[in-house]
Amino acid sequence: MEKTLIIIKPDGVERGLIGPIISRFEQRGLKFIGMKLMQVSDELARQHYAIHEGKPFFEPLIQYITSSPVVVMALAGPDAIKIARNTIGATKPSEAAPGSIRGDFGMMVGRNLVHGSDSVENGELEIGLWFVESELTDYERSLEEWILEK
Ligand code: IDP
Ligand code: MG
Repeated sequence: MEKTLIIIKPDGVERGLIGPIISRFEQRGLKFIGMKLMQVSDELARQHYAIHEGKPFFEPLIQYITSSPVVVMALAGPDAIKIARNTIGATKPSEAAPGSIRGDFGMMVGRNLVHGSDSVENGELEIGLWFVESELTDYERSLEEWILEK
């Protein structure tokens, strides 16, 4: 089972889109193994986006992600990384397909609503960065066989 870290960024929370955004992942069939609302510290923001340090959009990105609370989710499933990234849409909302979250709700790359891990390795690392073990659950969904073929 792959795992991915999803963040509803401050614009998603402020615009009242928590429910609609969560629904996209829930309807897709991804299993929720962790979820919380939190204010992101400057330190956590810089750790999470360390790969982008030095790029022109880095400081505005840190400002954006720490500007209001976010909703963080750990989701699991086969191909969870690719499925979540497709559900989110391209980084630039202007290039995101209609039907994707960014393609339906976004206008600009600096207000693109959602984060999703980009690799299996980063999914594991990011979940470890944003959640402590006791915040994560494991359970068998009773409808599982109607979502995932055995
Ligand atoms: P991703 O979120 O689709 O994985 P990344 O390239 O990893 O995209 O960039 C991380 C985040 O940094 C983006 O989601 C977006 O919020 C922001 N970002 C990326 N490129 C730009 C840019 O050119 N201008 C402003 N913000 C950007
Ligand atoms: Mg990325």
